[in-house]
Amino acid sequence: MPDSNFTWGVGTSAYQIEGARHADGKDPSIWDHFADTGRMPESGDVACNHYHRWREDVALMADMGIDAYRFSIAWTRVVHDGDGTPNTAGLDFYSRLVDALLATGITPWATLYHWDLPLVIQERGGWPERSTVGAFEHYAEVVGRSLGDRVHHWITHNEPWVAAFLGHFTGDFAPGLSDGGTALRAAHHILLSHGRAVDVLRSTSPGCEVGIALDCRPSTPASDDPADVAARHHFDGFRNRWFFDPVFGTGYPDDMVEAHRARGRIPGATGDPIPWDLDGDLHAIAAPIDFLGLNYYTSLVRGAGREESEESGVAPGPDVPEGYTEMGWPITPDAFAEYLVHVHETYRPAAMVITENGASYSDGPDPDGTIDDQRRIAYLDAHVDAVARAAAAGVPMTGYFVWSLLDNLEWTSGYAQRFGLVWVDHATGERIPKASARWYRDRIAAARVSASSRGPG
Ligand code: IFM
Repeated sequence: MPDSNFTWGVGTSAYQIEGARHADGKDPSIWDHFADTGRMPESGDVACNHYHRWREDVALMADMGIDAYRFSIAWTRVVHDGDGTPNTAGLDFYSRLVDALLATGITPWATLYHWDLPLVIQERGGWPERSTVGAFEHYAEVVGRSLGDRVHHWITHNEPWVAAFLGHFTGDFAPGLSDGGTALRAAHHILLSHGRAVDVLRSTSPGCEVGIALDCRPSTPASDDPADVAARHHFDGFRNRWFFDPVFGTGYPDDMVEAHRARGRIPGATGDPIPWDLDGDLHAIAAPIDFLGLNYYTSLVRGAGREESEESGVAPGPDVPEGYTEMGWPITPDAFAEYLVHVHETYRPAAMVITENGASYSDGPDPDGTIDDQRRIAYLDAHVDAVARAAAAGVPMTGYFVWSLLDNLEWTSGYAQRFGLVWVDHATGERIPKASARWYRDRIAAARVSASSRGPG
């Protein structure tokens, strides 16, 4: 990587690892409810029990030699009743974690929202309701005031497309709603709450750096046929541009406003304003950020005739010589490098950080107790190389976070999908670093040696 300031990290999220569902006055979230109502094969009630084993997890990270740890804060732990008084016991958990990270030389990167909306806020309408923006600002303020003196890297939202569209359009994720207009209202309020939280964090965490972690699905057309080219452009608008464009100040893409309107998701005639997009919202959404976080896993081939939200079942072909991960996702590091250049050329973010990248493989302990996850190493190596290529092409890459530190709860896929550098036995909670954890430690050390031998600049 270009310089010694490059940040190497790992990431997790609260619901996926913490467990301790009822500890210290934690309220239920929409994911607790999703599990309770039978929409998940397994719940996060115990997960990796990180809430009680966090010291061990910090030690595992220290052994890897990482610079930074990206975790998310559970809104339901730190604010009573969604928008009530601060929950001191919950805040103390994150405060102790942050102190331990800093004492170990690991920089905390905190995400405010990784999908676990307080259930009480959902019962008042959730993200489709504008009042949720105010509740989120209050939550951001509580967290900023408590941790902002020690946490200097903030991510407002993780993967707003997933929260809005898997949560409110396909209904696959909590809260499990299936309506296009509802999804677009949710997306708008999530984006607005991002912009507002940027301001809140700047005032409560002086000198901090703030960004957002956008998920992306780059795509290529199945053929030169104009129908395939148009289908790919629509998919890009549905999946990527609807979020990237407003965050970077150009508003919602016109072609997609009309495409959504044509599908009955936005009321009114061509050219009418979006009713829930009030004066000033787009300005707030475009609040200047210090870095763009990108979560990248795969890219797709798009042709005409597929549902816009359909992403599985892409046939193997010459475009994916590296094969598929166990999520069924094509392994496409070249598309990753190309997309980083594209994002930089299109939006010109000040800095770009890979806030998530990783692969699910189920390799477990051999008879001697070691875990030789060579496929994960190959995946990560190819993607780190893609980041290096983008950096060499002039993209301001400043960090890379492996998803994930631990084998954790992969949402509706349960514990079967394992993304961790560290194996977790979910019956006992035992952790075993995999070969990929040692590979990552060595990769980081080699990058540091190479950066220092080049010297400053
Ligand atoms: O586990 C998820 C994470 O919560 C968000 N980004 C994608 C990961 C793998 O599916």
